[in-house]
Amino acid sequence: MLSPQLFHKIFGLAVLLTHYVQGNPVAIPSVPDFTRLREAGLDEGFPPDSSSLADREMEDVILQLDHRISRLEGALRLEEKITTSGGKIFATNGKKADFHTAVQKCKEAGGSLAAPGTEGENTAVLYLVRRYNTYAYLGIKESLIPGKFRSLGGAELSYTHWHVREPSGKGEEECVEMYTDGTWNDKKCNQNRLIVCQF
Ligand code: MMA
Ligand code: CA
Repeated sequence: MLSPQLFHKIFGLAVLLTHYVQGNPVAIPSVPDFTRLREAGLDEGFPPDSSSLADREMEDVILQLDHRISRLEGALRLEEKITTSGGKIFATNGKKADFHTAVQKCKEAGGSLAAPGTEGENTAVLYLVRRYNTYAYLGIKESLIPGKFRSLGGAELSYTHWHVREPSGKGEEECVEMYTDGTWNDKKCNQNRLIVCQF
């Protein structure tokens, strides 16, 4: 049985992908409140109790959405615009920007600047870096302690892939770029680098 929450998640992703393909900024809708519907007796027997006609129709809609998402992913993969790893989608528009512009672009698209948290995710970002033969800024910044880097949300990094003798900037290079071998270098934030977002 597919819960309303799962339905909402899949539906939301379909809306997001559709808008992303169209190049529009997206806003994620909030979870609909099915509880109040049930209390008011207006939900026509929504889960968990039965497998009503409405449930089966909903499952069918979900299968159709899932199929649509798969086809959209296929199209974006074919264009070498996206890669995936462990549920994360990495996407590029193939354009370059300085760090702050890249952060902004990813936010406008409903995502955030790519911050690989595993070797698999690093490889997924690397694929795009190699495809466009351009270093990419990562969603990682130097903290107030020189040489100590954190995620943009301020979390400790559980994974790093520094190039030998990096980070070397000692407070003078607050951003991080990925080289075409997948290793990381701390770098000034005003360079033009490939925009890679995560969703
Ligand atoms: C540049 C710059 C640094 C990097 C070194 C590596 C000279 O500075 O990209 O961030 O650490 O090269 O040699
Ligand atoms: Ca450096």
